[in-house]
Amino acid sequence: MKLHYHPASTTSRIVELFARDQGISLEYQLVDLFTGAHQHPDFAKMNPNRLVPVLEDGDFWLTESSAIVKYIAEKTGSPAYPKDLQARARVNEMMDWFNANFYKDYGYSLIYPQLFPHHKRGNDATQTGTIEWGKQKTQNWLQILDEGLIGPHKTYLCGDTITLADYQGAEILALGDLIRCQYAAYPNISRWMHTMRSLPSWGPVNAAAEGFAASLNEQTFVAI
Ligand SMILES: N[C@@H](CCC(=O)N[C@@H](CS)C(=O)NCC(=O)O)C(=O)O
Repeated sequence: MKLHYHPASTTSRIVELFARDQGISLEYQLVDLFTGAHQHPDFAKMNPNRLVPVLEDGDFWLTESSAIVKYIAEKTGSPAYPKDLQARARVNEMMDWFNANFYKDYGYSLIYPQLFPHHKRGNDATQTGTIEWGKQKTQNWLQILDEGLIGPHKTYLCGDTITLADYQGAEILALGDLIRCQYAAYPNISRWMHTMRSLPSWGPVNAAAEGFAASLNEQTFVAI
């Protein structure tokens, strides 16, 4: 299986962190977002959205990081995607929560409009309002994640063992490193993120993103 990816892409790193941590071998094909390789018509044939990641498995192509990790996990029999119906439903529930609730406000309202020109809103009032909305909604989601979804006893999001939801959720949360978000007010999130950042694969998978964060050190952001 070949992963078309970029190391600075959050959604690519979800797949890479899962694969490397679970010892699943993938071929990695760089799509250089910074030179616009994803805008090339050949890439659009694989993914009309012109986004990474894309998984290639023979003549089968798959987009959407959440679907990709589930496909790889199923194909390789990874314990990170439990076979038990209800245990698997909990993993799906948590992954949908991150994508549909948290990432929408945290990534697309708070963080991306401050970082990328093509996410910036058309005028100052809309830009400021979007970021403020994203910050308020994110704080609400973080409190729910901290107290309601993780709580004081769980090592991982769905219990005592690591699942696909942890790889996805931790990489999405780490996106906040770019604008220097702090999670000290959320002790259970801090504990879980410390566990995730301690995975042997975390450093190599996140090195490019850490370099990107360092390059933004001089800029001022609205953050958590
Ligand atoms: N929902 C998609 C989102 C994919 C996505 O937004 N990829 C970003 C990188 S994290 C991208 O390719 N951005 C290029 C662009 O915006 O031009 C997934 O989970 O795979």
